Amino acid sequence: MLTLCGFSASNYYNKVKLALLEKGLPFTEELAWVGETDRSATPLGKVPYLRTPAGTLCESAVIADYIETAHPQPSLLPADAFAAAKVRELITFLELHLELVARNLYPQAFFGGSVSESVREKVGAQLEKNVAAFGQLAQFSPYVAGDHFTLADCAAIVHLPLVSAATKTIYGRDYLADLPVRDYLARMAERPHVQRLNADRKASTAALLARPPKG
Ligand SMILES: N[C@@H](CCC(=O)N[C@@H](CS)C(=O)NCC(=O)O)C(=O)O
Repeated sequence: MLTLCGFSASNYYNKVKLALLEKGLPFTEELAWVGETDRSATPLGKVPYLRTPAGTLCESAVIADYIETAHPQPSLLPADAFAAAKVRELITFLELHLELVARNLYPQAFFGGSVSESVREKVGAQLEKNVAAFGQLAQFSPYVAGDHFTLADCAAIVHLPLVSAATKTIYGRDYLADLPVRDYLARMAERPHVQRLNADRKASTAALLARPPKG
Protein backbone atom coordinates (compact mmCIF):
# COMPACT_ATOMS: atom_id res chain seq x y z
CA MET A 1 0.00 0.00 0.00
CA LEU A 2 1.18 3.51 -0.81
CA THR A 3 0.87 6.36 1.69
CA LEU A 4 0.95 9.92 0.42
CA CYS A 5 2.19 12.32 3.10
CA GLY A 6 1.62 16.06 3.22
CA PHE A 7 -1.54 18.15 2.96
CA SER A 8 -4.15 18.81 0.29
CA ALA A 9 -3.60 22.58 0.14
CA SER A 10 -0.20 21.89 -1.46
CA ASN A 11 -0.13 21.92 -5.25
CA TYR A 12 2.85 19.54 -5.37
CA TYR A 13 0.98 17.13 -3.10
CA ASN A 14 -2.09 17.45 -5.31
CA LYS A 15 -0.15 16.73 -8.48
CA VAL A 16 0.83 13.31 -7.08
CA LYS A 17 -2.61 12.73 -5.53
CA LEU A 18 -4.29 13.35 -8.89
CA ALA A 19 -1.95 10.87 -10.62
CA LEU A 20 -2.81 8.24 -7.98
CA LEU A 21 -6.53 8.91 -8.34
CA GLU A 22 -6.49 8.89 -12.14
CA LYS A 23 -4.55 5.64 -12.15
CA GLY A 24 -7.04 4.15 -9.71
CA LEU A 25 -4.30 3.05 -7.33
CA PRO A 26 -5.21 2.36 -3.71
CA PHE A 27 -3.42 4.75 -1.33
CA THR A 28 -3.88 6.32 2.04
CA GLU A 29 -3.13 9.89 3.06
CA GLU A 30 -1.04 10.86 6.08
CA LEU A 31 -1.41 14.46 7.18
CA ALA A 32 1.93 16.24 7.58
CA TRP A 33 2.00 20.04 7.71
CA VAL A 34 5.20 21.91 6.88
CA GLY A 35 7.30 21.79 10.05
CA GLU A 36 5.78 18.45 11.07
CA THR A 37 7.22 16.23 8.35
CA ASP A 38 9.20 13.01 8.77
CA ARG A 39 12.73 14.29 8.08
CA SER A 40 14.01 10.78 7.47
CA ALA A 41 11.68 10.68 4.46
CA THR A 42 11.98 14.30 3.32
CA PRO A 43 15.34 15.76 4.38
CA LEU A 44 14.36 19.30 3.31
CA GLY A 45 11.03 19.05 5.14
CA LYS A 46 9.06 19.53 1.92
CA VAL A 47 5.80 17.84 0.99
CA PRO A 48 4.77 15.58 -0.57
CA TYR A 49 6.62 12.42 0.32
CA LEU A 50 5.51 8.87 -0.29
CA ARG A 51 5.77 5.74 1.84
CA THR A 52 6.08 2.64 -0.33
CA PRO A 53 6.63 -1.01 0.58
CA ALA A 54 10.25 -0.50 -0.58
CA GLY A 55 10.91 2.70 1.41
CA THR A 56 10.20 6.42 1.25
CA LEU A 57 10.54 8.90 -1.60
CA CYS A 58 10.41 12.69 -1.75
CA GLU A 59 10.19 15.20 -4.64
CA SER A 60 6.90 15.15 -6.50
CA ALA A 61 8.37 14.58 -9.99
CA VAL A 62 10.36 11.60 -8.72
CA ILE A 63 7.30 10.23 -6.94
CA ALA A 64 5.12 10.61 -10.06
CA ASP A 65 7.75 8.84 -12.16
CA TYR A 66 8.02 6.03 -9.61
CA ILE A 67 4.25 5.53 -9.55
CA GLU A 68 4.16 5.43 -13.34
CA THR A 69 7.05 2.94 -13.58
CA ALA A 70 5.84 0.70 -10.76
CA HIS A 71 2.20 0.74 -11.94
CA PRO A 72 2.28 1.34 -15.71
CA GLN A 73 -1.45 0.75 -16.35
CA PRO A 74 -3.54 2.75 -16.85
CA SER A 75 -0.77 4.84 -18.33
CA LEU A 76 -0.28 8.56 -17.79
CA LEU A 77 2.68 8.66 -20.19
CA PRO A 78 2.70 7.79 -23.91
CA ALA A 79 4.41 4.50 -24.79
CA ASP A 80 6.43 6.22 -27.50
CA ALA A 81 9.74 7.50 -26.07
CA PHE A 82 9.64 10.84 -27.88
CA ALA A 83 6.01 11.53 -27.00
CA ALA A 84 6.77 10.68 -23.35
CA ALA A 85 9.70 13.11 -23.44
CA LYS A 86 7.37 15.82 -24.80
CA VAL A 87 5.11 15.24 -21.79
CA ARG A 88 8.10 15.58 -19.46
CA GLU A 89 9.20 18.72 -21.32
CA LEU A 90 5.84 20.32 -20.52
CA ILE A 91 6.08 19.27 -16.88
CA THR A 92 9.53 20.88 -16.64
CA PHE A 93 8.19 24.12 -18.14
CA LEU A 94 5.24 24.11 -15.76
CA GLU A 95 7.34 23.48 -12.67
CA LEU A 96 10.66 25.17 -13.35
CA HIS A 97 9.71 28.05 -15.62
CA LEU A 98 6.19 28.91 -14.42
CA GLU A 99 5.50 27.68 -10.87
CA LEU A 100 8.97 28.25 -9.39
CA VAL A 101 9.19 31.75 -10.87
CA ALA A 102 5.64 32.74 -9.88
CA ARG A 103 6.29 31.36 -6.39
CA ASN A 104 8.35 34.47 -5.64
CA LEU A 105 5.05 36.40 -5.71
CA TYR A 106 3.13 34.11 -3.34
CA PRO A 107 4.12 35.82 -0.06
CA GLN A 108 2.23 38.93 -1.21
CA ALA A 109 -0.33 37.28 -3.49
CA PHE A 110 -1.58 34.71 -0.96
CA PHE A 111 -0.03 35.14 2.49
CA GLY A 112 -0.43 38.80 3.45
CA GLY A 113 3.28 39.58 3.06
CA SER A 114 4.98 41.82 0.54
CA VAL A 115 7.50 41.51 -2.28
CA SER A 116 9.94 44.25 -3.25
CA GLU A 117 9.54 46.33 -6.39
CA SER A 118 12.69 44.77 -7.87
CA VAL A 119 11.32 41.23 -7.35
CA ARG A 120 8.00 42.31 -8.83
CA GLU A 121 9.74 43.64 -11.95
CA LYS A 122 12.18 40.78 -12.36
CA VAL A 123 9.52 38.08 -11.90
CA GLY A 124 7.13 39.91 -14.23
CA ALA A 125 9.71 39.99 -17.04
CA GLN A 126 10.66 36.34 -16.53
CA LEU A 127 7.04 35.21 -16.51
CA GLU A 128 6.23 37.17 -19.64
CA LYS A 129 8.99 35.31 -21.48
CA ASN A 130 8.33 31.91 -19.90
CA VAL A 131 4.55 31.97 -20.44
CA ALA A 132 5.08 32.69 -24.16
CA ALA A 133 7.54 29.78 -24.38
CA PHE A 134 5.15 27.46 -22.54
CA GLY A 135 2.41 28.57 -24.97
CA GLN A 136 4.57 27.39 -27.86
CA LEU A 137 4.74 23.88 -26.40
CA ALA A 138 1.31 23.39 -24.84
CA GLN A 139 -1.44 21.86 -26.99
CA PHE A 140 -4.68 22.14 -24.95
CA SER A 141 -6.28 19.86 -27.56
CA PRO A 142 -8.05 18.91 -25.41
CA TYR A 143 -5.27 17.97 -22.95
CA VAL A 144 -2.13 19.97 -22.34
CA ALA A 145 0.07 17.50 -24.26
CA GLY A 146 -2.49 16.60 -26.95
CA ASP A 147 -5.20 14.01 -27.17
CA HIS A 148 -4.53 12.00 -23.98
CA PHE A 149 -4.68 12.83 -20.28
CA THR A 150 -1.09 12.58 -18.99
CA LEU A 151 1.14 13.46 -16.05
CA ALA A 152 1.49 16.90 -17.69
CA ASP A 153 -2.22 17.48 -16.97
CA CYS A 154 -1.69 16.48 -13.34
CA ALA A 155 0.92 19.27 -13.20
CA ALA A 156 -0.99 21.83 -15.29
CA ILE A 157 -4.21 21.44 -13.29
CA VAL A 158 -2.45 22.32 -10.03
CA HIS A 159 0.12 24.89 -11.21
CA LEU A 160 -1.72 27.01 -13.80
CA PRO A 161 -4.45 28.36 -11.48
CA LEU A 162 -1.79 29.67 -9.07
CA VAL A 163 0.14 31.42 -11.82
CA SER A 164 -3.09 33.08 -13.00
CA ALA A 165 -4.18 34.09 -9.50
CA ALA A 166 -0.76 35.40 -8.43
CA THR A 167 -0.22 37.50 -11.57
CA LYS A 168 -3.77 38.87 -11.40
CA THR A 169 -3.23 39.96 -7.81
CA ILE A 170 0.26 41.39 -8.21
CA TYR A 171 0.11 42.91 -11.71
CA GLY A 172 -3.65 43.34 -12.16
CA ARG A 173 -3.44 41.08 -15.22
CA ASP A 174 -3.63 37.32 -15.67
CA TYR A 175 -0.40 36.47 -17.50
CA LEU A 176 -2.02 33.30 -18.87
CA ALA A 177 -5.00 35.14 -20.34
CA ASP A 178 -3.74 34.85 -23.94
CA LEU A 179 -3.60 31.04 -23.69
CA PRO A 180 -6.75 28.86 -23.64
CA VAL A 181 -6.12 28.10 -19.97
CA ARG A 182 -9.52 29.08 -18.59
CA ASP A 183 -11.39 26.76 -20.97
CA TYR A 184 -8.85 24.01 -20.37
CA LEU A 185 -9.20 24.24 -16.58
CA ALA A 186 -13.00 24.31 -16.88
CA ARG A 187 -12.82 21.11 -18.98
CA MET A 188 -10.50 19.45 -16.49
CA ALA A 189 -12.77 20.49 -13.60
CA GLU A 190 -15.46 18.24 -15.08
CA ARG A 191 -13.35 15.21 -14.17
CA PRO A 192 -14.56 13.58 -10.94
CA HIS A 193 -11.03 13.19 -9.56
CA VAL A 194 -10.27 16.86 -10.17
CA GLN A 195 -13.51 17.73 -8.36
CA ARG A 196 -12.42 15.63 -5.39
CA LEU A 197 -8.98 17.25 -5.48
CA ASN A 198 -10.50 20.73 -5.45
CA ALA A 199 -12.89 19.90 -2.60
CA ASP A 200 -10.04 18.45 -0.52
CA ARG A 201 -7.88 21.48 -1.34
CA LYS A 202 -10.54 23.89 -0.11
CA ALA A 203 -10.99 21.99 3.16
CA SER A 204 -7.23 21.73 3.69
CA THR A 205 -6.68 25.43 2.93
CA ALA A 206 -9.34 26.34 5.53
CA ALA A 207 -7.63 24.06 8.07
CA LEU A 208 -4.24 25.56 7.23
CA LEU A 209 -5.51 29.12 7.71
CA ALA A 210 -7.14 28.15 11.01
CA ARG A 211 -3.89 26.82 12.43
CA PRO A 212 -2.37 28.92 15.20
CA PRO A 213 0.58 31.01 14.01
CA LYS A 214 3.97 29.42 14.68
CA GLY A 215 6.10 30.92 17.17
N1 LIG B 1 10.43 20.34 -5.52
C1 LIG B 1 9.47 19.95 -4.51
C2 LIG B 1 8.69 21.15 -4.03
C3 LIG B 1 7.71 20.81 -2.94
C4 LIG B 1 7.32 22.06 -2.14
O1 LIG B 1 7.93 23.14 -2.24
N2 LIG B 1 6.29 21.88 -1.31
C5 LIG B 1 5.91 22.97 -0.44
C6 LIG B 1 4.43 22.90 -0.12
S1 LIG B 1 3.49 23.37 -1.55
C7 LIG B 1 6.69 22.81 0.85
O2 LIG B 1 6.82 21.72 1.36
N3 LIG B 1 7.22 23.93 1.36
C8 LIG B 1 7.95 23.94 2.60
C9 LIG B 1 9.40 24.20 2.42
O3 LIG B 1 9.87 24.39 1.29
O4 LIG B 1 10.10 24.23 3.44
C10 LIG B 1 8.53 18.88 -5.07
O5 LIG B 1 8.31 18.89 -6.29
O6 LIG B 1 8.05 18.01 -4.30
